Amino acid sequence: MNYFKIREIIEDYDSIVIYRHIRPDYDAYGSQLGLKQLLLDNYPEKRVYTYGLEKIDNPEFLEDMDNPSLDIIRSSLTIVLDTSTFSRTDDKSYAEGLKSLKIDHHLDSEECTDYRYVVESASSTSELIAQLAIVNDWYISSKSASYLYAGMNFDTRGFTIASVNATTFKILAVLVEKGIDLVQINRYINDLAKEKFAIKHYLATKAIFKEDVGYILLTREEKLRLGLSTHEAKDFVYVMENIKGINKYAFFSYEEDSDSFSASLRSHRPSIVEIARQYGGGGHRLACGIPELNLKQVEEVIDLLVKARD
Ligand SMILES: [Mn+2]
Repeated sequence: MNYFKIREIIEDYDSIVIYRHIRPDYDAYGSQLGLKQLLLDNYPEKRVYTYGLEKIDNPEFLEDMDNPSLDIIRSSLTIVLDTSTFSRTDDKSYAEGLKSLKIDHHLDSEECTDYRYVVESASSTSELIAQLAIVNDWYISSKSASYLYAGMNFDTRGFTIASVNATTFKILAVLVEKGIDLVQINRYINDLAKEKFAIKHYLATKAIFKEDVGYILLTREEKLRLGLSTHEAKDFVYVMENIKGINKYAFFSYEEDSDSFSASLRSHRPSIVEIARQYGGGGHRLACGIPELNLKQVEEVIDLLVKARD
């Protein structure tokens, strides 16, 4: 599979429905809305829809999903973006399409579509979509460039993580030339509501440090008191992002549904995804998660993080 082959597949269908993952972030939305706009601009005769039932925080920058009917899905090519597994697709109706195509950058991305293009080393799916447009010489409007930039920026923590490389910046140069408003988009991505700003600073006071590991454990009572959903709570893992001497960090959040803790794990250097996999989780080498842990397992994960070395 390559970018020319992806274009050929897309050109074979008059109707296309684009999906992404549950608990969507800006890479999921950015790649999805960016690809939709690219296809509308370059193939005006095609019908292009977005699908997804779950929502994102501060969506004012983003468009609502089209969520077409099952009849339309069944007569379309479906494209699933930024989604590692079948169970994480929002939603599974993509499998009803005439054919399905996945474009993704997660490790061990499942073979759950007819066609797949997975680049594990890519820093975001939005980067892959931008490259698809550049390689095929598609017209890139400032609207599609804005969505793709948002996705690239978000997944790379503002272009600061290890998977960012020269290609990322070459693509970025192309997008910036389209006249996107970097300052405004950065603010959409990063600005916190005032209530969340206060929560962020409260959580920072709860961080516990063990050698070069930092972690926060959000109990059932605190989560209720702070009025946080699991999705919102997990974003606060980044409270510990910039602490001298802290190389790995984790956020454990109580889950009502399973009466257990979910974990978000991050690392600046050594790979930690093996730890996540050991407990039924996964993701990227340096950013991964585990859905369900009991308290004893939480302690084990912390110990494994402490032991993780290059
Ligand atoms: Mn992504």
